[in-house]
Amino acid sequence: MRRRRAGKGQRIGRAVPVLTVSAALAGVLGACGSDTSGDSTALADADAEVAAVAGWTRIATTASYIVVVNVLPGEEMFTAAQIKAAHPAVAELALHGAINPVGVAVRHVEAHIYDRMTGLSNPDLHPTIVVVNRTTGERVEVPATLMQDINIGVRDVHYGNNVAISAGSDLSLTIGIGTEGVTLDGHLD
Ligand SMILES: [Cu+2]
Repeated sequence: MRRRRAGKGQRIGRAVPVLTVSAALAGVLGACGSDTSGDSTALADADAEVAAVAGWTRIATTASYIVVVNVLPGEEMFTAAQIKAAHPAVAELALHGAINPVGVAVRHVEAHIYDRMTGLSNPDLHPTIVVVNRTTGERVEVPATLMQDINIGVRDVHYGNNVAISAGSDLSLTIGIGTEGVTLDGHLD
């Protein structure tokens, strides 16, 4: 997750009251709070424009976890070796799992998962992430690659990947963690 964050349409999810979210998340949420997107005019290259600005965040809890889900513009993901060779200024370090490329209409779907008792993230959860596009009927399994922002480091460790999601879609994201899971809804402009 980047610190520079497009927040159009961003709001806290309705799945849980905000007050139940641990104060430990304040830093995470603060990183997502800036909204610089403004009102986009309808441009011919609207798809690229939308992919650059649209995104949202939802929060939910399961019995054992606090789950913060972000749908963001596509983000470059690299292996440690690639980062060492190319020194990108902004990127996500893929720690374990597949790397999908960025591209037209590609979004970065990611889930930060925190233990409800400790507030800590866990790199060994192997969650499942599924996006159902309720507008098109498409179902996309998102490879839950373990990654972290190269600038934030291990505090940002989370799961997800780049996947194509067309603009103007109503989405349902389901995060499965062992026997637990949660589904979060949102609209992508
Ligand atoms: Cu990510």
